[in-house]
Amino acid sequence: MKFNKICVIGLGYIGLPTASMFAASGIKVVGVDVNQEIIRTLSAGGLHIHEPGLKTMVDQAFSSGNLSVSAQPEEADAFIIAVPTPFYGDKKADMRFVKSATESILPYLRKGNLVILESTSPPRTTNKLVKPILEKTGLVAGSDFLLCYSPERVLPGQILRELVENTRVIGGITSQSAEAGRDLYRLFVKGEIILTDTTTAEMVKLMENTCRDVNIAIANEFSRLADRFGVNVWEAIEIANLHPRVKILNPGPGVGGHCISVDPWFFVEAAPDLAQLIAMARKVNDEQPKFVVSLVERVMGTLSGKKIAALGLAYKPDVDDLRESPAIETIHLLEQAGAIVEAYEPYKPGGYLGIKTQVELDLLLANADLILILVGHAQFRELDVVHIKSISAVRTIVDTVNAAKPEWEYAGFKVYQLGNGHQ
Ligand code: SAJ
Repeated sequence: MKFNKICVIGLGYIGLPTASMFAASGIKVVGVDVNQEIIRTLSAGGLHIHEPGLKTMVDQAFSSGNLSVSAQPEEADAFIIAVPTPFYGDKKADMRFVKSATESILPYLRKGNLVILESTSPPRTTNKLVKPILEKTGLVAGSDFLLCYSPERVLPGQILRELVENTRVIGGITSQSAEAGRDLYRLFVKGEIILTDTTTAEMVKLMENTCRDVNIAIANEFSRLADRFGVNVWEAIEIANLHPRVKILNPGPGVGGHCISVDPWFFVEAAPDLAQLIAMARKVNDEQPKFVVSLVERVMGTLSGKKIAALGLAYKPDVDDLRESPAIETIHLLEQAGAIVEAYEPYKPGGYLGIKTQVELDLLLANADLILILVGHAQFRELDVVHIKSISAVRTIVDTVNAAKPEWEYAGFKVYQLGNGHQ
């Protein structure tokens, strides 16, 4: 199938790089987003996403004349839906964005078009939700128009490289649909392209992230066991991973982001009677901040009135994304226990709603009773220990991400690590 013009609906951290990649491949791309602020920012040459290399790619896409942005779709050869799929408070999938994005295509859908859902979705979404909406046009999926599901698997911070290099799975409602999807992505994907059916592709995406969540949960549970048995979990994991077929992930303060902490719930909602281990892993990870608080309480004696300098709010190292961040949950629990917490987040100097933040790290550390490392930002791994000792009386550190280098102990600080039962 040939493509001259496509619409990419949703200009978030996946939609915008994808739209720019297609524009760079030489086809016309209309980037669509209902958020007027995003349209305004992009039209003014700005960027609402922090991703290495993206600004250059978006600027080139615009200057080539191939990329344009709009609040609504236009007639095109293909439509890609890349909108968020969060969950409600009860952990049920919130499919409103997928529904409204699919509805927005109806006036422009024509015979021979290809529609692709990229958003991470519960199993059977393409067949049971997207297909019936599109068929309200009277066109029949698989014969009048082609329909696929193709998830992204890129790692925030490495999106542009992984969009090109990663293996891509494309699930078609028919094999002809999947083949058309391959024709489209082959415009920039250099990695292998695997064809299958829609529900298998949806399941593959959920399995990838759910497997990671379960593996992080076992690492977090090991941190609790090691703490109780007087073992340093970091040393134990390092030794266990020398086994040729063992790969234990890293414990931490919990699991954040809008993927790993969200996607497993789609399985639990779709089949609660079957997804028992998956649900338990989510519970373990969601409770990890409590385990951090119990360690801080043990170290500090009482939390009431204690001044804690929290390093990091992001959901993981070296990103500016705070969604579902366990660091934020941990801080809320510490405050509920009476501690006075102030945070420093280098990737979000403006801070975060409801959390006291300090943009000057020295000021934050100067009168703290405890330094709590919650995110393994490279900047925190390289802190100038001697300088900190000179500007602050704090000498106690709780490190939840194995980020404190040995120099801290050499300089006279006492470092308490999450999951280290020796301390
Ligand atoms: N985490 C740990 N211990 C670990 C690894 C991660 O506690 O050993 C925590 C992180 O700190 C973070 C959370 O888990 O809070 C998730 O981080 P991540 O790096 O595992 O995942 P994401 O959400 O940034 O990206 C994942 C990736 N999926 C997999 O690695 C299977 C990425 O490839 C996906 O494209 C992305 O989800 C997505 O958008 O689905």
